[in-house]
Amino acid sequence: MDVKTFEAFSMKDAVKAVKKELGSEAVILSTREKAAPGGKGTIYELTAAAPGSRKVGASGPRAQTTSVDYEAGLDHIQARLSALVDVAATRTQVQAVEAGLQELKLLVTEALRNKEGSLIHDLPKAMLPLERQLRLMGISDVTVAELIRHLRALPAADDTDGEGYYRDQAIRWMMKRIKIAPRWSVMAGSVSYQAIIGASGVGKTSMAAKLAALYALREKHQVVVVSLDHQRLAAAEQMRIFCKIIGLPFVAANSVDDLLKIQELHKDVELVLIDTAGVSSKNSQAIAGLAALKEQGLPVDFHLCVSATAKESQVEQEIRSFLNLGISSLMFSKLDESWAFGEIFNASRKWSIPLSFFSIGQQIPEDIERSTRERVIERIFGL
Ligand SMILES: Nc1nc2c(ncn2[C@@H]2O[C@H](COP(=O)(O)OP(=O)(O)O)[C@@H](O)[C@H]2O)c(=O)[nH]1
Ligand SMILES: [Mg+2]
Repeated sequence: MDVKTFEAFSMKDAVKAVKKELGSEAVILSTREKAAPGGKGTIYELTAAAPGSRKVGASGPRAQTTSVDYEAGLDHIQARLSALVDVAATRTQVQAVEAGLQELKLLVTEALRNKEGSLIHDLPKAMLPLERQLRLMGISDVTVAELIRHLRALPAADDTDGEGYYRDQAIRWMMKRIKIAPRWSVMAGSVSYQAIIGASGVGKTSMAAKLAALYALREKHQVVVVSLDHQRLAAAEQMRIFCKIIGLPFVAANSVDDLLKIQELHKDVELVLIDTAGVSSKNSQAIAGLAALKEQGLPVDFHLCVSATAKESQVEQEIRSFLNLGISSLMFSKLDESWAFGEIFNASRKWSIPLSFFSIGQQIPEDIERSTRERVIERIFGL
């Protein structure tokens, strides 16, 4: 078998080199990423083989596979690989930073643990695993301190299952402090306007598409999907195609008037789902544009979509900058890529904004779930 290794500064170029040298029927056997010499960027290494050199392929039924099939297959693999590499790069970097921070936090905690008079000095042994778990999940120091104060005030655990006792008590305490948003009141005879707002790339459009499918297909409501994302044509186009596939009306709106007209055009509409353009938390003009929707008489609720993979400080900043709009709920996306679920609890509690939906993967429409107290707790405690 003619196996060769190719290197390039992008996956696309590496695949191009493979095709050029081994032909369009080449088969990619493995991929690898490594740091470029001197630490400047990343090198993508592909190991590939020319299928003509494979004995089985030449004589078996596979020999009938046309080059068009191979081409299509290769393009598919290339697209999948590029996507994987993109995700892997950012995820690894973020996780490395997060892991470093986590380590620092644990060091500080250790120091506090040994400091006379600190709240966690001399913590009963049965509380230690609980305290560690909460810190590992990124539950804020304020919350951990409050919870420990509460647990310390309880009648002491008996010796048999102290750890279980404190965990159950902690779960009860936390359950009471998780706010879940009421369900949208979507019904015949009235129109509910729900807009998804947030920074670029957090997962607003994916969330809107999943919600459209949930309300229209599963819950059988009359849904109209609106894109207010007129900055990026491709963004609205993506939604238009999705709506066409699932048979929903789609409107690319530019103004409040366009939104108010929807009722005239679609008499039986019950839910207008609005996907908005990504707004940087520093762009006060764009935020004012969203506020104008309400000021001009549209009874719209704003739901802030934030990524569960974002740093705590970033989530803070995003919430802060949209606060004046009145945020009806927080929607967390990318739970499948996150492991510090405490952030969901912290953000909702600190700002007293209820949780509504979680996006748990890239698959549209299935990767969505309604937020529940139980699911938040299960994730934090790894149940
Ligand atoms: N892993 C994962 N990826 C997601 C999730 N939600 C969205 N994404 C991805 O994040 C990227 C940006 O999503 P998009 O909906 O376009 O974000 P928008 O810019 O806020 O509209 C896309 O590649 C999505 O597939 C999720 O829950 N999990
Ligand atoms: Mg979008």
